[in-house]
Amino acid sequence: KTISFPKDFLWGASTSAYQVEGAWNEDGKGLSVIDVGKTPEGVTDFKVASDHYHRYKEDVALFAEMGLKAYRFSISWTRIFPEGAGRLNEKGIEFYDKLINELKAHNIEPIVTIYHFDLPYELQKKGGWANRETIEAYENYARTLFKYFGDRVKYWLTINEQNMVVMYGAVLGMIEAKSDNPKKELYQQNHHMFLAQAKAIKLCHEMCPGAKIGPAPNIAYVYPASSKPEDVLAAQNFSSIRNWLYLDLPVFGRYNSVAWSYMERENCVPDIEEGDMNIIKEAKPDFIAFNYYSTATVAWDDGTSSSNSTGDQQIVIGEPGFYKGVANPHLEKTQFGWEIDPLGFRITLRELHDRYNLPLLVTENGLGAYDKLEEGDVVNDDYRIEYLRKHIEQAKIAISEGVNLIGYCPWSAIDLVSTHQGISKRYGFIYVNRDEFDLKDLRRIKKKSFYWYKNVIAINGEE
Ligand code: BGP
Repeated sequence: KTISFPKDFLWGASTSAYQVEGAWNEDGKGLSVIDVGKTPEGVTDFKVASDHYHRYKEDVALFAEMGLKAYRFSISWTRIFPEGAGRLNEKGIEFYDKLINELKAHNIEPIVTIYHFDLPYELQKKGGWANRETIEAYENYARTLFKYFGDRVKYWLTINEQNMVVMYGAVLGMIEAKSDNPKKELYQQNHHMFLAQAKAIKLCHEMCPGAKIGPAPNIAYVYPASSKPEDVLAAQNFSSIRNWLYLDLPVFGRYNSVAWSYMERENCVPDIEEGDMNIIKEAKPDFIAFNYYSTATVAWDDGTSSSNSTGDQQIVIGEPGFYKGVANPHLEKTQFGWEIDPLGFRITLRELHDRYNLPLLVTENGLGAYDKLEEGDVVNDDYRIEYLRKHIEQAKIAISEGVNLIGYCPWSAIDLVSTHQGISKRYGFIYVNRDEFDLKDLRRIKKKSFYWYKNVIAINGEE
């Protein structure tokens, strides 16, 4: 049997609005939680980013030159509704209108994330996702996007990495919990996001019959640190609350039992109003989009140690008496300490396929590194090529095993500002000439990986 990618495979690349656009206060854009958030010391803010807002034409031309079939980007909520709800900003509609038309003119399929971390600050002030009114604001925002762009956008993503927002958003300033039971508030916010997502799915199906819509969590397959049953139990625990919870709701319309008992134990079961679960149950996604960077490895935690081990994307993970993250000794790491696991990518693809039986779309995968701009405008990012090549290889095998993978959009199309580690942590196929605090000329330079990926697309992934 010959192994190959489907003919219409969506070879793409990804970005998100606040990380790439800049123009943080231009043309009527309102403030988001990102704009008012504190940036870590030594790291740039998101005010200028890669200046894509002003250079989108040049960027799209480069994406087309690379041969991209799809471009996954997010819409900035506060460009459309500066206060999150109420007043519509025509200039915001105009920008995305132009961007989408530019992509279409170059035969690039737009894949649009409705909400990628940048909640409007005005909504945050009123409680953010803890406030049920935010569900309505999101629904209305989604309705507006479907109305203006639904004729041209076929692929929609509801919420980027809802699971990361809940688990780490409080640390990264994307979400706030103010009550005396912060964990319960987090899971309340989570529940409201599930409802908002369900409403967007339903609306999309009603308003844009030809379009498809799905969730986009970050999925890291969880390994047990050993074959000790307690470690396997810990892996199941973590996987259920980190991964499956976020797909079981939209796909099956239920909280899985492990997540539910976890919430009971932690006294953080959200208030669920009558009818909520029906709204969620009745809105079925058309595909599952997910971001994959690495796997996670966990061991049992007997509750006596404080949880402080790393394993998952260098973020401290662990819940006393439930699981604790450990480093995986079998995996190499990136310069930023993230474990590299291409085989884990295939394992994740198989698991998602067998568990949910829906088309899969990879919306992020990639390697953050300190790239070096060399004499003659050259960036030799062989490490990035190596990372992507190995992941594409595993994706190809997964397809041959029956996994229904429809597209692959590595992070990132072009250099942009990392969520919390600045512009020095680069992911792009295209180098943006700026440093943390020196904007230089922001010119675009094709990296070695640009030419490599161009060829991958041209030969449809066959090597
Ligand atoms: C994902 C986010 C992206 C992006 C990426 C890389 O979690 O969806 O927005 O930033 O991770 O992460 P980082 O920028 O922390 O290296």
